[in-house]
Amino acid sequence: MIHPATAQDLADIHHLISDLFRWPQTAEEWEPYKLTEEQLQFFQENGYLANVKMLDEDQIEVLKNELSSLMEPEHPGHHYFYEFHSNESSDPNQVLFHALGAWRISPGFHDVLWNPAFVMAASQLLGNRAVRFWHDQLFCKPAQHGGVVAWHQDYSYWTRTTPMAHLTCWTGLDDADQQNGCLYYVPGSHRWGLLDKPELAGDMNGINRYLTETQKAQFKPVPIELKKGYSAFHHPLTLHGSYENRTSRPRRAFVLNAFADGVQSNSNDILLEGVPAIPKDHPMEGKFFPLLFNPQTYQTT
Ligand SMILES: O=C(O)CCC(=O)C(=O)O
Repeated sequence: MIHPATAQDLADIHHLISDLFRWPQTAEEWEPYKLTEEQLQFFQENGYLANVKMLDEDQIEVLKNELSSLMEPEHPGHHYFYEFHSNESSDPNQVLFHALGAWRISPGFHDVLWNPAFVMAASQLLGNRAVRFWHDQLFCKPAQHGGVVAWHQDYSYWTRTTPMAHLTCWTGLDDADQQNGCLYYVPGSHRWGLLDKPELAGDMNGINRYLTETQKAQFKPVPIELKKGYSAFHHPLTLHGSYENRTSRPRRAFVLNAFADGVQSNSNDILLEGVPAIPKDHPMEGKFFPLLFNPQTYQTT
C-alpha cells in the first residue's frame, strides 16, 4: 500500500496529465467545442443550459473506476479532499455521498478540468472571459436509498468570493432521470436575487421559507434528464435541487465550479479546508485556483 504522505498532490499540475483528453492546438480545432448562439441565448433567458456532450463511453468508464476507489476513506490521497461526506443526508434512511477535491487525487478527475468541451463552454457562458477553477464536487446517490439535494442557489454558499461571476457544470456518470434523482432547475430564477442558503442535503420543502409569494407562483421546476456523459451548466443564482433515488440504479455525477478570472477573495478566513487563506480583495489564483482557459490565446495562461 502507498503511504498517504507519498500520494502526489495533483493540484501542483496545471495541464492535462493523462491521455483522456487532447488539448486542441489551433483555433480551427477549438471550433467543434463552441456553443451555438441559440444555446448561449437559452442560458441567458433561463439560467441554465442542458445536453452539452462532455464525455465519451471510455472516459466515463475511467472516471467511474476512479470514483469507486475515491469513495473509499482509505484511499491514499484521501487527505487531499477539501470535504468528504460518506453520507451528507440529514435523513438517516437516505445516503448522499458528497466530496470536494477529487481533482487533487486522481488523474481523470484532475483532467476533466482541462476537458476542451468544458473550458470552451464555460468561457462562452461567462461572457467570453478567461476561466479560473474554483472547486469540484462529487454527488453520488446509491440505488434504493439515494438522498435529496435541497433547492438552493450555488452562490448562497460562495459569497466568500466576489464579484459573482461564477458558473457550475454538472456531468452525469450514469443516465439520470426523474426516477433516479436527476437535477431539476427553476427556469428564470437566476433573476430572483440572492436567497438564504438551506442545509444542502436537507429538506425539499425548506425552500418555501425563502420565497416571496410572486416567486412561489413562478416556481416551476423542470427535470433535467440526461444521458451519461452529458452536462448541464447553470448560473450561480439558478435554483436547483434533486429528489431521492429509489431505483435499482445509482446516480453518480461530478460538478465543476468555475469563475471568471479576476474574481477576488471576500474573506480573510480560509476559503476551502486545507487551502491557505487568500486575503480579502486579493485575486483568486495560485496552485488551488488554476487558470483553465484564456479565449484570447486558447491557452491556460
Ligand atoms: O447532483 C445533484 O443532485 C446536485 C448538484 C448541485 O447541487 C450542483 O450541481 O450545484
